[in-house]
Amino acid sequence: MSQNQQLFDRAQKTIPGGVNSPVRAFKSVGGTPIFMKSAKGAYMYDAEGRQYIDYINSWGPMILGHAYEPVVRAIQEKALDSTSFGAPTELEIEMAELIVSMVPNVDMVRMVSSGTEACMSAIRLARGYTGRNKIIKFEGCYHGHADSFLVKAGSGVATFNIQTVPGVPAGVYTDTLNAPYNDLEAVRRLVEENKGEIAAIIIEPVAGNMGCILPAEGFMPGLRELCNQEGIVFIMDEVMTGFRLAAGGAQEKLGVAADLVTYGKVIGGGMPVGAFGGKREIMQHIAPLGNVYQAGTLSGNPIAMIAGYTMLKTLKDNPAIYTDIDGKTEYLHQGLDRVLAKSGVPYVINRMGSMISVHFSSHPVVDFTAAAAADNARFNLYFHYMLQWGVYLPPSAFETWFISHALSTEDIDRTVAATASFLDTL
Ligand code: KE4
Repeated sequence: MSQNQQLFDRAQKTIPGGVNSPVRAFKSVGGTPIFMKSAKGAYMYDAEGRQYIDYINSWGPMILGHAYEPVVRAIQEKALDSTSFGAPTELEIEMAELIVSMVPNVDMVRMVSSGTEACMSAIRLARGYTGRNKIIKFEGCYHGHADSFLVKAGSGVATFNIQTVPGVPAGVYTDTLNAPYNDLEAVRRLVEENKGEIAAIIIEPVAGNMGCILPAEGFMPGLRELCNQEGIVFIMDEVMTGFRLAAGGAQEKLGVAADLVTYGKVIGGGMPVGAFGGKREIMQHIAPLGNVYQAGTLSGNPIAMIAGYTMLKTLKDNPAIYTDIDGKTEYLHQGLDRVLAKSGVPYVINRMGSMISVHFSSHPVVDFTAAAAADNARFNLYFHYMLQWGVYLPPSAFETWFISHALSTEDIDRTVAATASFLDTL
């Protein structure tokens, strides 16, 4: 029995499903999850010492590659002065000032410890600020596992096709409305049917939890306009896109302003960090300034802050990193396009910046319905074939791939060659 199988069998005795987050379980692609032991740069190494080219990058955080020296050193040094004070520190001010200096439309920011917390807090703030209860989200978008979001959500909820999540009260469902991604008319209808009751529209400005799906021309500006007209808080969930699509995230890349933005992943450099921020007029309602209560024992803890600060400062001071990761993603796109087109297999590749996904679909993949209608059984075969070649893709067709700065041209060429080899088996 393989070491991975032994570890998985052992893990399942004391951890539900043997994993601490469902998407890691390989449940939709089948097979035994790979237990990783170390990682460096573009590569991860499993319990059996096998090397993998990593296209998950911890689901986004490792934009500079694993074990990025300056981040590792900063954590090691900071840990010597205690890992948490539960009191304010200058470092938190420096982190907030750095974020405000990098992204548009954010006057104030509150640190939390996960993307879920960031999105959950932003929704509560929008409800407290507007006095309204309902929210509009989009089918296939994932904003973490807070009750309000587990209605037609993406990522693991879509991967496991969980239609209604037990434990989420009906009252929550009725306040969470869903529209298809890229369907502005459907949003307009929901707003009309719930006139004056919508606190917020929350969206992944480039969706990454049903594969990578791009906003259609005019979609994001249309939502912005609708929110202006109706006094709805426009929340961009930039947990994936923030500091990845550009230093200023999707707001900068797409040129559309949010009222509130949520962050995670990259801003922690691999440590548990999330944040939400926006206009002072709204953020000032957050306790202790206002009465919208939100708190966290480890929010802004020094280890997470120094990891995130080092990561963001590196990105701010080296804009060429964005040119590099975007260029590598385009190179990968061209290579995959070449071999897939030659094979005659129906496919769609969606890409923006350093987010990309391959769908075995004969139709454009513009929303969750289209992503779900793709030949995802073929994706599962592709996933395992690539794993044999030492290429570690996200274990679900409902996830985006993330490109890191550490990836080399040779790594990308190997990925394309493995894809060509897979296509030869069909
Ligand atoms: P976390 O609570 O997992 O830090 O962030 C939730 C979240 C919020 N918003 C977006 C756009 C996200 O993508 C996420 C988390 N993404 C998943 C990957 N699809 C995290 C991986 C996992 O669940 O283990």
